[in-house]
Amino acid sequence: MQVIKYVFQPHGDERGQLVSLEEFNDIPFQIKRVYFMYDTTKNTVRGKHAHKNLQQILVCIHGSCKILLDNGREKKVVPLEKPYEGLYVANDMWREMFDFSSDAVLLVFASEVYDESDYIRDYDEFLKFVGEKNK
Ligand code: T46
Repeated sequence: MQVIKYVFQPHGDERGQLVSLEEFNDIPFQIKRVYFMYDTTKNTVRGKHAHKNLQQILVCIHGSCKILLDNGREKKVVPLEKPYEGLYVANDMWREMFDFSSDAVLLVFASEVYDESDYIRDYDEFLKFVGEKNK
């Protein structure tokens, strides 16, 4: 499984750091939505789904967390602990977010607006989805 992690360019000077992200430039798609999660409770596992048609970039801009990526054949755990690192998550990747530090803020850039019908929340349905796609 290929894990695509972007390392963004921080513009640092004696005042601190600034990271700027532009669609099609730093983010490889048009950004139609941005959301973030924080105050995640201890031992929480979020996600547990895939998407039919949504690309995302996940950036843990404060604290740390881990992302499990599962393409139906292989699983990988990717730590996110730097505010200048972005993890690309394709639609057809089952994802789980866990091991959040108490101060974690996970920011997400999404290629589509929110659409509940785009979610695949059943793991067997996901396996069918990727199996059919890979035929
Ligand atoms: C994903 C991972 C990385 C909205 O109303 N609008 C939104 O844009 C989103 C993302 C969520 N919601 C509502 C739907 C639920 O009532 O917020 C609540 C929590 O959403 P959810 O349980 O889907 O959150 P996560 O953390 O499990 O998953 C989210 C995204 O939904 C998902 O697309 O890939 O983060």
